[in-house]
Amino acid sequence: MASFSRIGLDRLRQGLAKTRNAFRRILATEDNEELEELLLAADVGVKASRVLIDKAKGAGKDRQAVLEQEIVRLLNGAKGSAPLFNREQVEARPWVVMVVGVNGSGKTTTVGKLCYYYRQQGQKVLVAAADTYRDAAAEQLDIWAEKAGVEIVSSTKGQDAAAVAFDAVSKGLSRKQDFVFLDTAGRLHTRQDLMAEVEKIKRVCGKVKPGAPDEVWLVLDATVGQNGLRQAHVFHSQLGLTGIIVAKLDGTAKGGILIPIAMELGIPIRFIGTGEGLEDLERFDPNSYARALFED
Ligand SMILES: Nc1nc2c(ncn2[C@@H]2O[C@H](COP(=O)(O)OP(=O)(O)OP(=O)(O)O)[C@@H](O)[C@H]2O)c(=O)[nH]1
Ligand SMILES: [Mg+2]
Repeated sequence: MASFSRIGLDRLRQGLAKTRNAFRRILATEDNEELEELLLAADVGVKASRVLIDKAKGAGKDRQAVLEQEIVRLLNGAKGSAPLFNREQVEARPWVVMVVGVNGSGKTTTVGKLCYYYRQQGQKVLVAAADTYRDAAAEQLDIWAEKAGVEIVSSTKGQDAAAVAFDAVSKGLSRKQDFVFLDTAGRLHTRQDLMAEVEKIKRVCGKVKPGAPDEVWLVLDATVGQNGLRQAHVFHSQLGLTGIIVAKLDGTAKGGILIPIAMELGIPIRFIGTGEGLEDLERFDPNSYARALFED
């Protein structure tokens, strides 16, 4: 289990404050219909809600402990707490992480936070602006790179995003970086042309460093609820996701969405985003998450 700092725990609890209101009401009701309504409103989804209601029924006074335990089981069963990186990482630097997702899900912000997170751990980090669609995308990432204290491979609007990725991975190799993070443009999972473009970025990385990108992480916006599951299915089938980051948990009462994400996709949740600041990113830990759903 990942170790959790006191500050991390506080931030997680703050981030889940809105969701916690619903989960605390779950502890108080004996009415099955209300129980279901509350779970569905928190975006726990139909399947997981059924499992939790069954458990809650026979739990008596221990309801919180029983539900926490069951939530952890659901998350772990689906690799919710898989270790972040495997041993190959040490031998295969730089570890190339491509970050993808629909428009506005929180990719650039998350990439900025990830750069900071790994810099704080003493890693050498390079970040690349492989979003060449949106105006000022590179400038936005530039600000994050400066805040995080990492070097950036910048780009201009309209440039070939795959070429930017090629440059970044090459630089990462020649400068012996530990990580290369690729921020990509927002794309609707239903747009085949845009999905083909991100597949090309992925292929090109592998030409510079065999096996790269080593990770493909999808950033999901927690506030979109069940639609996030559909996005994840499509991104996964096209790109083979190795991790999910759920951003904007602080802005929603639908923080239960992590449970069906872990259950139905079988892709580990790597981090959660709990705010707009540099430090508002936490390693996902099922035990801490389950506890924070119920306790202040
Ligand atoms: N409250 C909150 N806001 C967040 C979080 N992550 C991102 N945001 C906000 O979400 C908005 C969009 O964030 P971006 O990082 O630009 O999203 P993006 O996916 O890069 O957007 P595109 O590149 O346009 O697709 C910004 O206003 C961010 O501040 C989070 O964890 N919590
Ligand atoms: Mg962006």
